[in-house]
Amino acid sequence: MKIGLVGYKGSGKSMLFQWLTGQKPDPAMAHSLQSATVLIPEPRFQALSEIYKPKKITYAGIEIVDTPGLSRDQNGNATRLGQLRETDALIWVVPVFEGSEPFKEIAAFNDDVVIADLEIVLNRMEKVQEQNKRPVPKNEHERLEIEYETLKLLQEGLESGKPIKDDQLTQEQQRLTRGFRLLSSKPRMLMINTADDETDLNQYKKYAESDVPLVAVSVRLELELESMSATDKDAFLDEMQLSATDKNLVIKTILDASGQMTFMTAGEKEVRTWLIPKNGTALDAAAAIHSDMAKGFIRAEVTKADDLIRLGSERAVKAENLVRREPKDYIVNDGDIFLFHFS
Ligand SMILES: Nc1nc2c(ncn2[C@@H]2O[C@H](COP(=O)(O)OP(=O)(O)O)[C@@H](O)[C@H]2O)c(=O)[nH]1
Ligand SMILES: [Mg+2]
Repeated sequence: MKIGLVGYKGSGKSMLFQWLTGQKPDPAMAHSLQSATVLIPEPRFQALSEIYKPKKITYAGIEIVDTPGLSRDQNGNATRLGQLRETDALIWVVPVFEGSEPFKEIAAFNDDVVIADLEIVLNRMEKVQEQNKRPVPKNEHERLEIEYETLKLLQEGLESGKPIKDDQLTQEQQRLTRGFRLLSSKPRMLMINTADDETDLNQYKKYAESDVPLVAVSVRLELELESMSATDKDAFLDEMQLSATDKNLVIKTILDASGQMTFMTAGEKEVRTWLIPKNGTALDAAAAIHSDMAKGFIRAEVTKADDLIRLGSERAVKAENLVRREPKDYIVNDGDIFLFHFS
């Protein structure tokens, strides 16, 4: 799971990368992509560790990718954005401090994304048309027609400023579009990078676009706070009448915005979280661990972590009939602990 930080130069991407991952990006590599992993916090692991005393605790992680800043004159941005095609979701960093022009920047970014995506779509349309002129088998001809129609839909969506979403497409069209890896169809989150002395984080809601989750953080302040001792930090926050941001909550929001969630497995060997797409099934969960588990899936045994923690042992949970047997199509819930039976 790769999540790209994207925005104009100086918007705070590299600082955000450092705050999230604990690693400082190398300024000498600022023209290319740099990535590091962020572990997804799981507060229930503390209690689960007391129950299982596992040899190992493993957290699922997401890869955060710092990217070269876009240019405000828009030159070369399509190429820079092209580097983000391989990511699964975007965190779009918008600065709101003195001297910044957030509304202008938000409009410019949307334009840049449309230009970058149109380039892909129009190129592909040209190729498809060329191929279709050649003598090709009938079913190939039909496939090219479908692709062309899909591309035309995407083009119209981009040009009207309303990029086509998956739910407006048939399954086959969705499969085709995924192959184009358009930036406008990736899950997106807005990260407002506020001034250090900002106290009213609610005012930033006005920058939100529909369906795009928004988080406001003073990234520079958070980095500064991390370099202080606990007592200095408390005194500083008190004096400035500020409060620190809950980084774990921000990471959870990022995970959620990227369309992913975690589930757990637990035993004496290992207590562990795994990633699956939100609303994934028991079969998806099995596949996340090993393809053999999905292939030979018989059933899943599901325990709610909260039940296990409350009752203190697997035996007690079983005695209360709280271990459920679930089929392939069971939809995974937050806090589910899975045990798979497979052949
Ligand atoms: N004026 C001002 N500058 C800030 C504030 N917060 C961050 N910055 C600056 O914004 C820049 C962000 O840098 P960086 O993370 O490298 O941005 P990137 O180009 O997106 O990677 C740094 O120069 C910070 O000092 C603020 O509240 N006010
Ligand atoms: Mg940078």
